[in-house]
Amino acid sequence: MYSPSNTPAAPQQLSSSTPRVNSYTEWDPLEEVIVGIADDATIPAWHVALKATMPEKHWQFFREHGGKAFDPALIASANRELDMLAKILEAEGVTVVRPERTPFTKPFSTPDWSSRGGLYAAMPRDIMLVTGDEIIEAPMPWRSRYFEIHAYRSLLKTYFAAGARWTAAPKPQLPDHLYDNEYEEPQGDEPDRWVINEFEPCFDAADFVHCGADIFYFRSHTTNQAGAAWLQRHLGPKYRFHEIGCNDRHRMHIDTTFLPLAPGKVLVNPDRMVKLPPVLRGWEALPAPPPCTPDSEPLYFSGKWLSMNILMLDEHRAIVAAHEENLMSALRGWGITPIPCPFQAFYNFGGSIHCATLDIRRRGGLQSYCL
Ligand code: ABU
Repeated sequence: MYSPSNTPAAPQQLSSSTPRVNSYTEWDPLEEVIVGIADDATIPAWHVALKATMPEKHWQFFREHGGKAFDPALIASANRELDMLAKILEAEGVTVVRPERTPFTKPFSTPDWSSRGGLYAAMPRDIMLVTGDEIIEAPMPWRSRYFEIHAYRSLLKTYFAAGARWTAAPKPQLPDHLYDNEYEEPQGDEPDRWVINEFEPCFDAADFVHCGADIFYFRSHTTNQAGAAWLQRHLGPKYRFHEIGCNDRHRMHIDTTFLPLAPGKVLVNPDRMVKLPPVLRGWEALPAPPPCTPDSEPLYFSGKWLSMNILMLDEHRAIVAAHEENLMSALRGWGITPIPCPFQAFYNFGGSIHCATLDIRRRGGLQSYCL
């Protein structure tokens, strides 16, 4: 049975001066969060965008089963873990809200293309970006995710009614010519090649992380420069954007490569991170230790570096997948108390605790932590 950690106590109720939606960092004290659900998780229909990012050993699985529901036993295991995460958060005084069940196995179309189904409402971090009191819907380039936001609409309306700003980035058209339909992974010293071009702004929200007035992102197979430019122009001069270098050819979602944990501390992927951006001079780069996921997990969407995908309750405490013993031990050495939560089954959907959550309210305001 989980019992709440005792250092330091999280707030038990909404701090009166904090707006209902308020988040500027990865580490200010967490007060409200969305936790995803695995119900109705659907195998995404095969598309070249998956070829660029998904493990090659599973391409045939997507080709054969795209549009069908995931194994109900796997969904049930992931849901048990998500419910445990929600309980842990609530025991720490955090308000937890959940998306609505949505029929993702239903095929859909636009005037230009059709998809055999959707994906899931398991990863709120991918689809919405919370910056201050604003929630921004991301213009994601995977066709299977085009209507995923519907699972969050009633939450969005609730936050809007409570005073939040609610914005959708320009809805992309996702025509065939957005994609490099001949995409092949570059080899050796060949330069990076991207499966989406600059036809229109696209991004996944999980390609961005906040450090107060500084926002870090990378160009990836889900975020193009036009997408990053749209976001930068939209957020305006209060924020500085920094593109980070990374040597992962399957690049998608920054939070398994670079994750700020506290002022002056950033967790980095030792296999992927090239060097810290100059604005982080003086910060400690903490290399994530080897992941602990056994080879028996299929990991349909990712590699094992989901180990790094942790959620800070505040700058001293992190919720970590319970089987990641190496990371928990490293965190203790860095002065951060890990709070374990079983999450190994959930990994098979392509994320861990950071992906499965979205910070809605953290106590604290806009500050600068970088040079
Ligand atoms: N949420 C996508 C994780 C990608 C990866 O690092 O394998």
